[in-house]
Amino acid sequence: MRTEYQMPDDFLWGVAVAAHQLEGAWDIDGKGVSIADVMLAGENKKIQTGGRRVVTDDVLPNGNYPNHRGIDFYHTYPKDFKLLAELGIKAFRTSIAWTRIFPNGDESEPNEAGLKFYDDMIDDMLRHEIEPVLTMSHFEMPYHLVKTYGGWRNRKLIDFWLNFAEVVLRRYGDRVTYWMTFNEINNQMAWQDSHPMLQNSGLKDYPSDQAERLMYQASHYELVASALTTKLAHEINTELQIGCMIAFNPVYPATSKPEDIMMAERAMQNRYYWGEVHATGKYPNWLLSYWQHKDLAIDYTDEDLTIIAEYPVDFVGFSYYMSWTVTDTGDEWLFYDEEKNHGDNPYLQKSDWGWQIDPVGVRYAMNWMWDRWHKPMFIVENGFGAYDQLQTDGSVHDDYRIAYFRDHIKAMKKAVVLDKIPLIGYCPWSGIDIVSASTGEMAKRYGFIYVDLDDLGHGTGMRYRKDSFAWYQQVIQSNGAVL
Ligand code: BGP
Repeated sequence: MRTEYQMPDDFLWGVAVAAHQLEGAWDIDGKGVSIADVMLAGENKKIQTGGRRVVTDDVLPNGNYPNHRGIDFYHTYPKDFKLLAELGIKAFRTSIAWTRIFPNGDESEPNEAGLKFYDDMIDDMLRHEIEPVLTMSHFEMPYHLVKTYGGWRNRKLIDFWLNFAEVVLRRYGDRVTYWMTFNEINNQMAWQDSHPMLQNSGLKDYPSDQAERLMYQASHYELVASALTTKLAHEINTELQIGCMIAFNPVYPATSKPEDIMMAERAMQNRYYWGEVHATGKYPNWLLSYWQHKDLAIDYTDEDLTIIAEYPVDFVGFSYYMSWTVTDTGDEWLFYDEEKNHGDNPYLQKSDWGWQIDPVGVRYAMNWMWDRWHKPMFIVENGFGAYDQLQTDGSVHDDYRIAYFRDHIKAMKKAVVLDKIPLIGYCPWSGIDIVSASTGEMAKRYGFIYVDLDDLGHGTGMRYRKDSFAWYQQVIQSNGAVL
């Protein structure tokens, strides 16, 4: 008989990472330059509440550390998978670097060396009985597509994307069931012109009053590309499960004032419409009305809307790190503006980077999405960035990380066991220390495994088990019963 809080037997306990944050080998075996390779690192250290990194005009002359090296996973993955197998993970979420497969993005033939790399990596995971979970684009794309076509502001990108999607789905679809199209597709809203996907859209070449239009335009083409990917995947193999990936930070009203509550609700609708479109196949009425009201002249055709309606995702993948709090701005459209409306929540503590720690929010998030979208969910990121200290005996005492995960897993279990929300798995970010996406540092660490490298890529690169390693190991072994 099941005890009250027991998780399903086939639940995928895992970890999650992204290619450009750990592989390194940025110019090896025919790989092209990606948008992530030209982002400045280290200039904006200790950034609070989200990231503000800058895209340079070209590859940095002296190497971009530690991004260009990551943790050298390109060469170390067999050893790392041994350690991760010891941790006991059942799933490993990573991404495919588009530029390993199509270095420029507009070629007709893929790069075999890049394809082979992921073949070998996937086979190695399977040898350890680890289920691969793949994101097709995690904050990166060929830089050539940005320079030559203007990135996702150009409809042509849909075709380039589909060439890439078809190649990888055909190549790996026999071994990989779970796929996601664009990582945190909705973060374009929060980060505005500093978000990689928007810079992918060539946004920085535009006056700021065009920023909003281009953000919605680029997003629309990505949503069409995503729906066509689901169509294609199911034609290739009906078993394949295609998901979207949404960054989900619940937005709470600062008070019980009705205007604050409306503001919080609209902020949620606004930030998560990408999930709505992916899951229900429809744009919300308020958004179409907003485009009209603002005269945004978004290019969308009836055919686009039919595609979106016919091919919704199979599941909703999401990342969960924190919640936000808002107060009314008096704006009729109640649009969420991170700078203007962001308030501290007096009931919550923060990480060293100002991210509010809110375990209850994960249960709230799951209920909010399930009641609207009715799709199985997959928590594909959740974690605590911290300055860890490696002791001389090789230990790392990260009790703060254990506390974070314990509380979040408890809340997740309530959503699954009590609220009966179907959840495929849970992949904490990042299992092993990797380069931070927002700051480009190594110092903001998330792993259960410590990697001895600093922000300049200096260090032995050796791996050490943190205290959280043994803790997560017993969580997995007990299927979440022992926390
Ligand atoms: C998410 C990204 C990840 C990851 C994580 C932690 O937004 O999908 O790539 O990096 O956040 O963020 P950071 O590395 O900036 O601390």
